[in-house]
Amino acid sequence: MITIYSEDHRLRAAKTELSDGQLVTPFECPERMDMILDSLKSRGFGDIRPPKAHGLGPAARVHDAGYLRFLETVWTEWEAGGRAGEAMAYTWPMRRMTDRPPEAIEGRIGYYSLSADTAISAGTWEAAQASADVALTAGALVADGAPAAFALCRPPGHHAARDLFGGYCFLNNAAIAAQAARDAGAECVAILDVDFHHGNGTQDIFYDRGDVFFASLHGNPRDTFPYFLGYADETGAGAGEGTNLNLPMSPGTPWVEWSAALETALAAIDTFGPDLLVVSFGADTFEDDPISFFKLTSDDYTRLGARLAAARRPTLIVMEGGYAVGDLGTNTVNLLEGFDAGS
Ligand code: SP5
Ligand code: ZN
Repeated sequence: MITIYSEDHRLRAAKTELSDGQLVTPFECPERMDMILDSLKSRGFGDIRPPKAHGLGPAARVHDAGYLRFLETVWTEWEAGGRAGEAMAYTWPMRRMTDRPPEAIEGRIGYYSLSADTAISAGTWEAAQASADVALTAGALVADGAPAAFALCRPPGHHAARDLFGGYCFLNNAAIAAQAARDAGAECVAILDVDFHHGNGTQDIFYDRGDVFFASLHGNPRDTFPYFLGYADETGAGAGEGTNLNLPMSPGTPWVEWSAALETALAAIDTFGPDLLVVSFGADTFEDDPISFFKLTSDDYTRLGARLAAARRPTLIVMEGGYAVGDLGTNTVNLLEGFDAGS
């Protein structure tokens, strides 16, 4: 399997994350990629290529224009105000308030965000664009006939909605690649999100569309981030009614239960019959992940990879989360190895 990867992810180097009431070093850190690269190279997945630049056109197909302008300028505006720390939101348009984007950056950053875990600093926007290019370039390989490709994206994307950043995400790489595939002629696309967290951004982007199926296996939002989306009764709207499938699960969920939900999702995807399967892959379902509560083991990722290959669809694997950094390379390459072995 070919991996697409950009060194520009290193430009995403925030120093702070609000966690447990403190500013800590972000869980979503550049070292994550180093661990994955080491494992790729040492285990025979050394065909690693840089992305092609696609510009902002493909991102603008799924994101709001005002939101993209905000991402482009937020750091400059924040810094120009002489602020000592990184750009972070502290106030949001809540129930019974107005939906107007404010002029002042301190308010606008809340307007365009869904959580306070994600600080913005110099280089974040450039890294986010490179990450989308990684997904688009890997998607093009699959469109050109490769059975599968791995988009080693960082920063991740699945929490980013049409006009919201957060959950360590800015541009929704999987959604951008799925839309690009549609625009290049794929009739319908399925996105299977197996990151520990619900892919609220991807769901938001495709919720009322019948041409993109979204299925997500995740920690129940009553118990974990993103808290405000991801329940089983969210099934799609309008033309998209029936094309959104949420499979929330409880703390302590092991492979035996998790893989049963995977079968449910894959059966629904098979019925849908997509030309392309996009897998939003997070290794934060791992038993030792520091911010999550499922109990998958390293061997389970090999099983997952083999099961995805058995779906027999052109497959684009897009990297999302995974914060047990010491095990991240092993778990990610186990998935790819399982996929290739099952192909
Ligand atoms: C892409 C992705 O996986 N994003 C996840 C974003 C989750 N952010 C909230 C994390 C909250 C961590 N709080 C628990 C700290 C453990 N002491
Ligand atoms: Zn996650």
